[in-house]
Amino acid sequence: MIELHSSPTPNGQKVIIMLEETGLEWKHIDVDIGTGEQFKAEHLKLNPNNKIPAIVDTDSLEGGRYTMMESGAILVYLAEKTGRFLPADRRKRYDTLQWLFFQVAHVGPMFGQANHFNNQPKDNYKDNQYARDRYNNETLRLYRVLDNRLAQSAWLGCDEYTIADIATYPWCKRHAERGIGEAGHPHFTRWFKTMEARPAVRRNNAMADEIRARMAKAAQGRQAIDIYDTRDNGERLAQATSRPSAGKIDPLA
Ligand SMILES: N[C@@H](CCC(=O)N[C@@H](CS)C(=O)NCC(=O)O)C(=O)O
Repeated sequence: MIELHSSPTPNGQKVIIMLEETGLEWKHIDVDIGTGEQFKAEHLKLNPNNKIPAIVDTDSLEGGRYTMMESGAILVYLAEKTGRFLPADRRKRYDTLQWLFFQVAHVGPMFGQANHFNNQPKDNYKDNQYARDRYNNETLRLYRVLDNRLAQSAWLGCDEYTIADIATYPWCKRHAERGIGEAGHPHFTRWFKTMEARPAVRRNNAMADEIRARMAKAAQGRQAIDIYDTRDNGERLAQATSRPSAGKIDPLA
């Protein structure tokens, strides 16, 4: 059984899609990052970086329970566990890993920062023009890179559907808001439509809505954390991991 400790953000959704594609037995354990549950001691034992997603494989191939953070590594782990979506052919495998790393290193962080700065409260907004330009321009550039790649290749990684596609799709769901469509990005649009037709992707999209609604209900009456106050997030982690005597941080202890 795979326990997925997560929220249905793009990084959480890519793991749901993989679990649904492979047919592994799994369950979702809600971690509401909007109310700071990523800083709870039990979550820090699974992900010392206080982020979602994390998984626990209660029946790992190596024996016993195995815990992991980092969505890209989780996809590789699940691919190797099931023998699916990461080709054995070495060239295809390296091509797939390149595009998986491209998602984790570029698409995720740049799209994520663009959303963060675009959604700043209005009183901070005026001071952040440079940051918004930087991340919005990078986001548009990355859609161009995706379209160029998909002009040459049926799928992102190689000529097969792989974890590179699974990782990238959830980040691209809001492409229309950025004016990305058939006219300027025909190859990306072809790929995106093919992704949306997959039953596992459809199930993910429905589940993401259900999990969001369940988490919103559970959060009623609880205080939201201020995601724009990065100092507070640092303090939350320091508090959650402080050890009274040793003075050394060991979030896994
Ligand atoms: N590189 C990490 C990124 C994980 C990440 O940034 N997760 C976000 C949600 S998509 C999160 O947990 N944010 C909570 C916070 O920053 O406090 C991965 O791919 O797993």
